[in-house]
Amino acid sequence: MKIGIVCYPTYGGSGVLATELGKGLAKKGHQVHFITYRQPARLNSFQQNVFYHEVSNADYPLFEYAPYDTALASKLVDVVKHANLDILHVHYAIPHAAVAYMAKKILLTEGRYVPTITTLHGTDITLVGSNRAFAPVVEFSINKSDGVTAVSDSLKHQTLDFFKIKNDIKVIHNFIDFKRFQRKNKDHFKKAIAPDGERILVHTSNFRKVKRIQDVIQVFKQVHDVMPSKLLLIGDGPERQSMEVLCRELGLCDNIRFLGRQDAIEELLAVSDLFLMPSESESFGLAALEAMACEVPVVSSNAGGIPEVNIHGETGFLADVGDVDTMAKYAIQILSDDDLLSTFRINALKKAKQFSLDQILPQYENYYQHILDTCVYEGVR
Ligand code: GMT
Repeated sequence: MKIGIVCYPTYGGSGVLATELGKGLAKKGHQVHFITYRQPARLNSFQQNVFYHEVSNADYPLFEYAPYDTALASKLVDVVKHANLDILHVHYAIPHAAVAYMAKKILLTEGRYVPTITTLHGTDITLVGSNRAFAPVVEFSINKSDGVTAVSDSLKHQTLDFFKIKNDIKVIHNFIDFKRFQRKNKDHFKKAIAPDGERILVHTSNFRKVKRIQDVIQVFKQVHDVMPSKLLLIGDGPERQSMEVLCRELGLCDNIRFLGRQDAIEELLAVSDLFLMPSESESFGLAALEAMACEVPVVSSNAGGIPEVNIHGETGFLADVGDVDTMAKYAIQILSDDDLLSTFRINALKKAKQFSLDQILPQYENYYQHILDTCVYEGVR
């Protein structure tokens, strides 16, 4: 198949997942065309069957906001025609689903029909999409997609609750590539981070409010009060500065390291004992899955789709959003009991295997084929 993938090229979960999906499809012999405004973060080396088309936005003094949607739609029309794409798969509804619909309508005027699939990732529904400023377009463009997928059962149900959706939503969970994410021996890192054998807690995210990083720090404080420990904070974003201030106020600067964006996250996960994810809202929790693949148990909130990944009492523990005392209690329970920690490590890996690339990728391939076989639009196939 010739597949167009539209995504955000940043470090956000939707862009990471879209890029890994495209690379996986290309390895299986599909021709994959990424269409976005910057080289996706994880598309950092040459790969057979992978193409990248950059959308350049017109800069004109009249525009206070450059019209990216228009530039993207024009690029989609161009790439569909000239690369002869079979299908367009857009990740994150805003604005991609609406733009794909516009490109589809333009192509129809030339008698060319390209089916579009929209994958809902989370905040495109739960935070941004449900905002009145976007909701009518989000609802309309989901209904105009030929196929719709969501990354968890929870997100599917939230979408059906928020919007009047006429088409089926197929749940295809996030996935993990075990060739990359596995616990390798990185003892030299461990010694550098925790020279006296301290427990290592870790959190990775894009440091947005929804991640509740203040809870990560408050949980860590309670852990640190009772056992020698270190916290690694990986990623960057709007909350970073205020979180650095919080660390100073709590007198924890020597034990919390802000590592910024890291490409080889798996190497840091490989030396970690516990992953913290106290998110306010989380459609799936790809970062938690990455940790579990590296045999790191998770203490998390029970928001959204997290309970589909982190199983309470097996792979870690869940608590209500904002309940840092309970999260800290669970973290201490795991970290102070070697046997429990090693059982949870084994369980985390076992659960993560349910979401391996090998299991999930064929679900996307089958879904593409199903849409190609069944969609008919205004009499044009
Ligand atoms: O907020 C993020 O973490 C980024 C966001 C995105 O859309 O880029 O991630 C969402 O998509 C991921 C991949 O499907 C999911 O694993 C995350 O749970 C989801 N984030 C939220 O729902 C907050």
